[in-house]
Amino acid sequence: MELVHSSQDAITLENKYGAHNYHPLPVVLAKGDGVYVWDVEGKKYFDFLSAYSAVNQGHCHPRIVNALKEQAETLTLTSRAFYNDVLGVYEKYMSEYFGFDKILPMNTGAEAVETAIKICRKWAYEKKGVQETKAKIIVCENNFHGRTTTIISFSNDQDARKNFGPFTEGFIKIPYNDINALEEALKEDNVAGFLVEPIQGEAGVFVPDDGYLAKADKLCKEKNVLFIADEVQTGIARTGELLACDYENIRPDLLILGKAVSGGVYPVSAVLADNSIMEVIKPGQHGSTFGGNPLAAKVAMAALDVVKDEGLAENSRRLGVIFRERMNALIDATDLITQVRGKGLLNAIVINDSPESSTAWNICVALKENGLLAKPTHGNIIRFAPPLVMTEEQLHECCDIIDSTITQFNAV
Ligand code: IF1
Repeated sequence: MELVHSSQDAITLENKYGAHNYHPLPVVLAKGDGVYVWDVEGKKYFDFLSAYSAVNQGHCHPRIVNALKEQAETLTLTSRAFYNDVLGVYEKYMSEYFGFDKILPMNTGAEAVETAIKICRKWAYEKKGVQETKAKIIVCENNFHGRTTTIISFSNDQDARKNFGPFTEGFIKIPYNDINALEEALKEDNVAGFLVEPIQGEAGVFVPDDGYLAKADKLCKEKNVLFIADEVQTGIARTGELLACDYENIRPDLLILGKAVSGGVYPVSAVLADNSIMEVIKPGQHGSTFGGNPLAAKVAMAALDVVKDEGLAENSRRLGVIFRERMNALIDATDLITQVRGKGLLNAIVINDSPESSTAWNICVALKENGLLAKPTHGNIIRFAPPLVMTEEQLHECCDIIDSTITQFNAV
């Protein structure tokens, strides 16, 4: 195997042989442990992105890695053509952990979103009596649910959509955090479901008004429309509760999970629902080669044990309050940042410059130089999402880096 002797080597290889579907920050990571990552030259950084909230348990968590190792030496994949001795155990574990009758195991977040869309439509035709092929699912403007053709069909991000048509029909777009708009949309014929992120992550960590999700859930229940929560990014303790929906004590009809279900060790996603909904799926109607494989199952159970055993939701909630206090103090001291928003350890700051400016990017490059890795979401918004295993002392160290970087940046 060709070895990478410098960061530049790695960048050169990626530029030459890899599709240019990303524009990464100029840093090449070679090792991860807990809240830290190291680049090829051995420089240490705080990871303040957590692989977009997939590494909530910290990099290379020993309990999760050991689960992977043990199962990897035993049985990795059987496909669903046969049973195996892990899947049923995993399905029971997940059903009890999240409080739903059943799980449909998949691999990536987008696959789980697609799965939820298919289940919702099938339920509408076979249980609600919606006219076949006419089902509509309500979604929110500025949503991010993945990058498949159906999912980008209901995106309004031109970068995500342009020249990928023709698009999938059957979606009604409404403004996020607008309960009246939802009420209006629910008056339309053939509505099957409402697909929503409890906090809009990629859009820039937009937290809806208190009560929005509960009112939306209530309206959906009144109209016999499935409430579908995409907790791929907000789930698994990221926002200070196991699920962001827990803040409003709502139980979605379809729960979509991904990313940190596996602690970033292996691609694992899932859709959970009760029997009355999940029973619309019969043998041969949906699946995937790797969905629910023994390796994914063992890794996920270890990763979710860690969430509970290490009190990650409580830690996320407590440190999130401290983080936003620190950022608000910085906002008072500089005009370069105008706002901090978020819940738990899913936060973002808004940079006082146009979304078209490169200021947020340049701040992230400066943060990198000072030992902290983060990346802008859209334009002038920087997302901050460290692993949930961070200590208060480490969080203050990170805030000190952000403070000094912003202050120095101001001085330029
Ligand atoms: C990228 C961020 C984006 C998600 C929600 C489903 C998925 C995601 C709420 C799909 C994925 C990832 C994708 C990654 C960047 C990151 C992301 F918000 F987390 F930062 F893009 F919005 N639902 N989010 O956030 O899950 O198929 O990726 O496993 O595509 O660049 P996936």
